[in-house]
Amino acid sequence: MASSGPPFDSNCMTLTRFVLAEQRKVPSATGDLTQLLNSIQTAVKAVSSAVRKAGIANMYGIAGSTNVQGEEVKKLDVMSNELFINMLTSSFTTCLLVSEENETVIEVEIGKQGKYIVCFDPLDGSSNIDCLISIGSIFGIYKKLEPSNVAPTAKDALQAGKNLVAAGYALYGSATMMVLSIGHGVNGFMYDPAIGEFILTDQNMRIPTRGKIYSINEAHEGKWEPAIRDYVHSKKYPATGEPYNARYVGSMVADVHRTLKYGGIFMYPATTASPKGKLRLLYEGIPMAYIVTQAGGAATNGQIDILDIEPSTIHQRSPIFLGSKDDVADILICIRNRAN
Ligand code: P6P
Repeated sequence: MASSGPPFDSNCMTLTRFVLAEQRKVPSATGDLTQLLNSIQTAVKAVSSAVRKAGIANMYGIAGSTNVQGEEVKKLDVMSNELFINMLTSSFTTCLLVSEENETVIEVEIGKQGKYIVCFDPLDGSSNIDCLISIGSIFGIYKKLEPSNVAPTAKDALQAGKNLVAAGYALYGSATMMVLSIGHGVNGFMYDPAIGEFILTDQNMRIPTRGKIYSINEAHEGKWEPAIRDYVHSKKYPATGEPYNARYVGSMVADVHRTLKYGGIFMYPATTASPKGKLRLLYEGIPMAYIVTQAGGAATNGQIDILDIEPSTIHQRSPIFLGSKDDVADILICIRNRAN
């Protein structure tokens, strides 16, 4: 009797299984990171569900307030932020949280504290929500600098990306996908709503050494420094070979995920309007730089690696150039040529 319906893998590698197997490889592991990642997974599942029914549930539209960035806060932003905060604080594994939506660091109540700090953007690209363009969640996980019996301080929330324990993002696109690194490469997990699990579909993701796509908001060209204009021009009018393609969604998670999959470069440079660039270091630039670097790519602010920057404030911005190693090297040449 032929079986009906799509084949089902009775031994599929779920994100939960994957994280547990990774934990077993570390003799000193306590299981806290596993618990933390599972709480993030739950938040992402709930955000995914909310994003997909927002239109029906009348959750589009402005929540009537503005966030620390002075941007209109949409109902989904509010709900996503609450979901992440509640899932993280109830995991008993975190002591400090930094959210794009909260002006100050969130201190977890003493009785629920653990050793991890999580910096996150609960719903990045929210200006694209109402027109159904892909949006995402981004997170980076650090361990507290001092031993467990010492109260966390602001320094714990301002660590360089090279200290990251793990980082990842969720992309709410044509499907919902989580891309995660816990320090040994990058793996992608597609959400299967039929069983409510993330399934390993992209094992050991590697970014091509060079791509054929550049991604930048060209409407800002008049505000770029000359080196950026030199670089983009060189991609449109190459001395040899074919021009690159231009792709820009305007939603960081979508642009970075495409760059990770296909190669090329994603750029958000400083402009005369935003001298430090627009993207935030702690919960956008650093986690994405970690993922891309773990996949064999590169990420710079134009001077130094993003992962080497010592943050000074939790919402600080930074210029960001990330993607294929050779493409990032090319723009650094343009920047250095103009500096000399
Ligand atoms: P611009 C979305 O608002 C966001 O924060 C990122 O997701 C995205 O990469 C960037 O801003 C787009 O900014 O100035 O090109 O609209």
